[in-house]
Amino acid sequence: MEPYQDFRDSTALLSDGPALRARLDEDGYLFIRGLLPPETILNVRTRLLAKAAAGGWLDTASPIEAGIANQAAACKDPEERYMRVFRNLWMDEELHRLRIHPTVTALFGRIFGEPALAHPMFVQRNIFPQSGDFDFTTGIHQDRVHIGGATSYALWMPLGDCPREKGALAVAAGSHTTGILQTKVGSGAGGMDIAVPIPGTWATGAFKAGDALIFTDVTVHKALPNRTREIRMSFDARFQPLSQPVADTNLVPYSGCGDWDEVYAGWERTDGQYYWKDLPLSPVPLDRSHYERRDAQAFEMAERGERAARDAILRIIQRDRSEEKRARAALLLERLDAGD
Ligand SMILES: O=C(O)CCC(=O)C(=O)O
Repeated sequence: MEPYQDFRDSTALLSDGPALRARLDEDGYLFIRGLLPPETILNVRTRLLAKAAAGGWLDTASPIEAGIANQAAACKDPEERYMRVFRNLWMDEELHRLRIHPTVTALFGRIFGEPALAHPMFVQRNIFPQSGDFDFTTGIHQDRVHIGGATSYALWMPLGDCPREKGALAVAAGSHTTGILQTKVGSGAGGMDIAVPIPGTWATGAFKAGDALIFTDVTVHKALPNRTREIRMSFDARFQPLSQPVADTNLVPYSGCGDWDEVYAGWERTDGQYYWKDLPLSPVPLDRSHYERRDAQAFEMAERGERAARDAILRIIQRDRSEEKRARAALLLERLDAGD
């Protein structure tokens, strides 16, 4: 196994903006214990587990709160059978309220030295246990190519306790000083992996409900494999100084989850809805050049029958704006799957 250092614990710096900033500049990440009350996190976990159970993701022989996966239903984003269940989880109103919890926005305000924008778009992840023939683990990547805009910072929190073996996140400490690294098609976020030796030193740790990991958009990171029987649930949200440009893709709901009116339709309360609409934002288009390079490479690989291109091909089918590209990708997916 690769050697992992324990995270450096920055909890003691929590109220000191300049010290948090200095630690982020040095390590590229902050690990903070007990940022949110465990009961707030566990309440969201309970809500999402009920929805996961209704969608058939959980083992019916175990109590729902144990979160044991029904391995026969194992799937991952952006497959349609994943999205069918996931939409209901992502739209959950208490989940949405976590990233705009006053403790969280105040923390980022202290780090930035100015008001923070919590991106309306965020990710909620459900990682099924690793199985013999399929790996659900998030590969090594940086976020900048996906998030765009000016510099942003991620907040990663598991929805419940997350020991290392349940697929905790790991960061390459110090990897944020070398800019955007070259990528290749793979199974990492957005169907891309880093193609060069990883700078820095890997660090990880065991999370308790309420613990938080914060990292910059060029800090290299990955998940550890989920070797338990449970689905690993987490969310990751992005924050930036309010005065800086934000890519327009961060202002829309998660792909495949409808528009904001649809997201909010089932909510019981209106607080937390459209909170960014009255803010003085400077939206800019996402720099798509990284995706265009990925897609050209994925098409070439898929033409050669290389299954490593499958994740990127799926993303083109689900998310590309060009009908021509989507049609070409759909054809290649059929051929890839026929070769199974
Ligand atoms: O939760 C995971 O598996 C990956 C999270 C991640 O890559 C991120 O927060 O950017």
